[in-house]
Amino acid sequence: MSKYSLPKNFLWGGAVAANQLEGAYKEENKGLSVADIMTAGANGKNREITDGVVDGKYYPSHEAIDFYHRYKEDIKLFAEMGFKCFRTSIAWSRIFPKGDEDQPNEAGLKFYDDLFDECRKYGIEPVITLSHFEIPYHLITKYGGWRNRKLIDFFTHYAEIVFKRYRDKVTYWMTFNEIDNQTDYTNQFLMATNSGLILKDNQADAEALMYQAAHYELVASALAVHLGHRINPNFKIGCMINMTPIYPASSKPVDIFQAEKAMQRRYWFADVHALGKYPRNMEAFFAKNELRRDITAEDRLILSEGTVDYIGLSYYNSMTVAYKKENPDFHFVGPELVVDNPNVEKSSWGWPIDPLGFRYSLNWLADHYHKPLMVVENGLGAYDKVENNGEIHDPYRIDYLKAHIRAMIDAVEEDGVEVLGYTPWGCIDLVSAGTGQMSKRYGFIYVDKDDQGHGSLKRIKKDSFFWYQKVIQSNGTALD
Ligand code: P53
Repeated sequence: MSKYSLPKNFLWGGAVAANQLEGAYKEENKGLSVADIMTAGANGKNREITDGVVDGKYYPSHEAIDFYHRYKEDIKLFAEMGFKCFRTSIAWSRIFPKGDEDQPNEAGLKFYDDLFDECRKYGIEPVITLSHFEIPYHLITKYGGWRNRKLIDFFTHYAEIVFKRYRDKVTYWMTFNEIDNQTDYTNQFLMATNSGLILKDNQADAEALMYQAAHYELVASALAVHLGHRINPNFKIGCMINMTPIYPASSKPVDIFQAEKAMQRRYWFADVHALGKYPRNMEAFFAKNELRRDITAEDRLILSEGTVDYIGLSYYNSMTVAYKKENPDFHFVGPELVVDNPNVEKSSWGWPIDPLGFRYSLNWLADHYHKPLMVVENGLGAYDKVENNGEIHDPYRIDYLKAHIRAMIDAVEEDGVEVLGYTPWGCIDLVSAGTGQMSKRYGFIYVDKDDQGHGSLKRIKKDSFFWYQKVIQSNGTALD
């Protein structure tokens, strides 16, 4: 077999996150996490972040799809599809209910022991994120979330406990899910999920808070990488970047340069994780604008010594930006510069569908960082319909995944990119992070539950279940 083809042990699987599927939000001493105070929104309607849990409001994470009690049944279905790996996250607040304790919660640790054993029973490799849009709520109310340097100690203590406990059960780890999402610091949801920053109406200092919080997270991540390698030298510890390549709206030089600045403003997170230092463009930006106020010489040393083993990425879509004359210094935050790209189709939620953008992304990351990549999220959120006979026909999902897998294989075979695995998002229907809906479905397995929280929670295999089973069986050669 050529070096430039998918290896035999390629990690095909699926991905989920604790707060979007486990439910059991208070069980066995679990503390509240930031996800537990977010209500359900809808397409175009933001989720509300409440002051603690408010009576009478609906919080989709509280029960989610009840994976906490049904994981055996669900993992059996993953095994039936032929999964080689399963990406999930540990709910930090199951291990440390408040986040600042010395001693972990044994019942929480035990749950993940059982879960990882159940995966291993079928030869499924767990791929584990330490913080997937997850922080104990107490760390927000008492310390202000990641704006506080103390969080570095709480996080590394948590990392040490789980690294030691699962030393022989887990090899693949990631630190912070989609750490670069907070680039758009005007989006309260992204600030809260990434960094536990809840700003109320006071957005004035949001940009500086975001850069400071992100810096502490990056230091904590580097410390965790360093620590993990000492606990088990075989650990593979990655970062997790939401890769949304940013295209220029036209061939006008101002549009091209605006897209370049937008890429810099988003992907410096990957530079720090993979190269161990801030890129010069960000150092210049910070020197000019007082935005990252606290960085020590020791921090810089830690960053340089804790570079990741691989780059985990999610890819859903590309984004297109245009220069605006009101923004002559090419500053980039997010939506204010985004324009419609007439050359790509859109999902029902308005997300562009761009498989070649995926191949472009894999090339871009490989060229910049020279590290192996792992695709830990990709997929299409869509409405599904259960037919009268109980079947679910989802050719749109198959089409999306087929085109993206083909693009990934092209990147490997034609462009020489090294990819370790592919875990499509939401391999079983779960709560949408962005909207809190159940009806935005990604799964190969349908879960009977609606946006108001009603349903039997019954699992049903969709057509895509049988399609993906064949994809895995053929190691990506039987896509049609
Ligand atoms: P949902 C924003 C932009 C790109 C990816 O997203 C994002 C988000 C947050 O909504 O999240 C990732 O559920 C994330 C998952 C999430 C998935 O993409 O909004 O890592 O937790 O569910 C899909 O459709």
